[in-house]
Amino acid sequence: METHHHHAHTAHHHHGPVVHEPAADADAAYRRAFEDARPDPGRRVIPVELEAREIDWQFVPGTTTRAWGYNGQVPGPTIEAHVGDVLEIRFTNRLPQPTNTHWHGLRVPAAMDGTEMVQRSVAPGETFVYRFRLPDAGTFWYHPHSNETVQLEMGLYGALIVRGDDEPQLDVERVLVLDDVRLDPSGQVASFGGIVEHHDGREGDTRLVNGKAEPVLTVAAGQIERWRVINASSARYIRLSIGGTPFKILGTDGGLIEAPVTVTEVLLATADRVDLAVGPFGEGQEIAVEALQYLRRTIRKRKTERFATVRVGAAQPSRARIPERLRTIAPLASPSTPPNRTVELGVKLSLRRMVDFVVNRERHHQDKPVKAGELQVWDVVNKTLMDHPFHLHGFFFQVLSVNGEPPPWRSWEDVVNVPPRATVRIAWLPDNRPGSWMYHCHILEHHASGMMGHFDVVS
Ligand SMILES: [Cu+2]
Repeated sequence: METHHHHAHTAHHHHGPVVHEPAADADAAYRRAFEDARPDPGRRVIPVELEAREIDWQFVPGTTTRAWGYNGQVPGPTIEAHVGDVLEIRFTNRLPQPTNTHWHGLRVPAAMDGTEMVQRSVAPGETFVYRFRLPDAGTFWYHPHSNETVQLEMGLYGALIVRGDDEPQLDVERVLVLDDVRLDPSGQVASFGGIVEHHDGREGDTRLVNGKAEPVLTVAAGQIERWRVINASSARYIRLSIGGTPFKILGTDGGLIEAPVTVTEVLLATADRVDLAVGPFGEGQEIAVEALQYLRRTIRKRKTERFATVRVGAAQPSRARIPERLRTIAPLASPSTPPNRTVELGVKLSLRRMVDFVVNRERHHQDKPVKAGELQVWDVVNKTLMDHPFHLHGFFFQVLSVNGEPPPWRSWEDVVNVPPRATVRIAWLPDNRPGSWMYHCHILEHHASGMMGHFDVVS
């Protein structure tokens, strides 16, 4: 069997679909990861059955759409667990094409990352078992890492919630998975492709919360809710506003931040998550949950658009208690720490597509290895005129600076927006999980075009 290095090298000379193969030692690494996944004392192994298949789904009430879902629904079932638990997920593919399952944001062994680099695709009719321990509390999600532009748009994604021992106490918890879907006049998912979609990424005019178009959320007056919000859309940036009322940010991609931050809006690039404390509201209020206009230099512009409506019902007593300190996050490096690597997000002229989206001037860039235990300080440089959400698999990073300015608070992230012509400096510490990893733009069409890099973590 050829090595993945060889494939990655040949990949960008092809002009057809890029096909990667897992490394020759993938089966041994998988078996080792499977056996090493043990729950912490007092914690458990949680079995999950997950099946991807075609379904009839009503994104819009009264309109039946042929969609793809996990366990017959969009989003798939919310997987809930506690830090130190082990998930054992028996995944079966009933789709008409190969797929796999990526555990977005989870610090799993490389062999369980669910990409085409670390496992063979799960063919139609096949089952693949993922098994890994959950080291971190937070709001995560799962989705295919194969033909993503189609498979996610068709409805394949779901939330994965991991709770810690010391969670803030709120009255109600909701998981809100935001997405948009492009439906044709007959109510079916519109055909894929075209220059605008390739450039902008695919956006749809049907805005979904938990698989339903613009639902009503009923909230009790006087209560404060925890909203775990996930942006599962292919390309849409969501500048989230709750009727302009203030709310608190409690956490981001990699769990709680150090202290709640009060804002009136928050930007979720694709694949981003935030945990919010929302409310209290007064009885009878009706509030629009909207994405405010965000211009990311696309060909098609969007206005402010509604995702849901909050309707405030009768008052209920509140037991919410949000501490002033949520946790401590030790800084990995100072904002002035010089970078040891530059990742350049760019475009390159293409005969087929006008432009390809690239990293360090090549499609599907093969980057240098990273040594476990050695601090990584990377400059992610956006040479283009569009925003790109940079996603690192399997490891959290801290944002040290954006164009030299430190961010307003410290956090753990696996996605960061890189604005046009901007430099975002990140720091991360690779722990000893050797194997093939990747980073990429999470606008799915840009990723598919080649805006990604492969690298190994070596012991
Ligand atoms: Cu991009």
